[in-house]
Amino acid sequence: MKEEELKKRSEDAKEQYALLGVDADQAIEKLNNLSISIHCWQGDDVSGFENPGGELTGGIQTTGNFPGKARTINELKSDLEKVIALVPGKHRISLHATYGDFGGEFVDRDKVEPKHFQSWIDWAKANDVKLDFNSTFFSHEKTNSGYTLSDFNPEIRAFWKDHLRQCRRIAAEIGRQQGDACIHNIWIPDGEKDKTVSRYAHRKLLQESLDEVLAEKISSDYLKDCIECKLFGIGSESYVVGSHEFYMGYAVKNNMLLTLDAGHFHPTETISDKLSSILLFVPEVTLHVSRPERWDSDHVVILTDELLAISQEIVRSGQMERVHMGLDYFDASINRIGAYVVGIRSAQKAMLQALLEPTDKLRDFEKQDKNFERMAYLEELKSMPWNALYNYYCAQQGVPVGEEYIKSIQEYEAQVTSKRV
Ligand code: RNT
Ligand code: ZN
Repeated sequence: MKEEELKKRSEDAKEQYALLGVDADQAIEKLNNLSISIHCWQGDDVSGFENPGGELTGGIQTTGNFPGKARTINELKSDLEKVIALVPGKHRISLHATYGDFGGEFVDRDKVEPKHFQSWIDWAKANDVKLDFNSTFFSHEKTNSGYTLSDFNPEIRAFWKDHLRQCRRIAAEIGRQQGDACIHNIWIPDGEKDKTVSRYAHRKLLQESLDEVLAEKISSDYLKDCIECKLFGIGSESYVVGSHEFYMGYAVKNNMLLTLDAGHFHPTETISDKLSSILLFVPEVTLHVSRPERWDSDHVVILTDELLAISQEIVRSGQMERVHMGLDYFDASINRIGAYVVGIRSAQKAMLQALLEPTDKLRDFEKQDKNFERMAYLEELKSMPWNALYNYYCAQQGVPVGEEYIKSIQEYEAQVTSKRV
């Protein structure tokens, strides 16, 4: 479609929103300022570059064998550049500690250093993205007992404490060089398959391990640590040390960031309803936007009711600057670049719809107990022409409009990823 036509449709849409008292230009501007933290691990099925061919463990799993996954750091960088070129806005890339540039050497987790991430820092600068970071407490022989920071064995705990210490230093160095705090996410797989009698003891050890490592004070200008809870994993169905209560308590007590992963709660529990509570008690929240299909399946994010509800809560709370939206999914059964682009664009579309809401009007109805009117408006809003605004925004940003990105991904598949055999 011609740019002129896209502009006309967008102007029409703006008028319709204006009738509801909504300033669509302002909504687009806010969307444009939203940096989504794009997870590096969709590109290579969470394999990393520590140990080529290493097995993914820790209660998470990718399924599918679609050809073309990134096998090297350069392939992953090239794939991420392709992704960035297909989405509007400026974003962040979230790295895991196993994605370092190890120069062909085996570097164990307790020995990772900022220098292993210098080429990523340089790449990020060159590509105008910022970086976030994650410690990697899985896919390693020292998790064989099922525990890391909460293991009964002090040597195992010491190893993982060293890893955490190093990761915080790496993240801080990233933050320092990029002039913007690097968000460092801590997720550990610790737990057990079956009924565990030492629940309190392991949790106490986790608390002690975290206390010890986090005692090293690092400026929040460089580093923001956040902790991610989980209900269960494969092989940790009965007991997960880092549960919601554990980390919620820990984050509140220590004034830390909390990460909410959409797949880490009971299937009928939603993170959208948690935001407004948690934002009252912790300084900032990180989201791992994911799509649990019946369980924590890490499906590609699409425009679901829950994605919209999360976006609405971010906007309605008025706390958008305290919520960091990150993605966390890994589907190995479809084109991986496509998986990225669909997820990012869907997250943006949900946020745009939320930003275009005439919330004050809805609140007025609410105050007057006019709940039919509230419901009717909420229904009407679903079919308002927000997509015309998104399309024109894409055109202005020089990225494909609507389904045009599909062709571009197909071309990249034909020329690049399908040749990776
Ligand atoms: C696992 C957590 C965690 C991981 C990534 C790879 O259940 O969601 O965030 O998905 O660290
Ligand atoms: Zn997660």
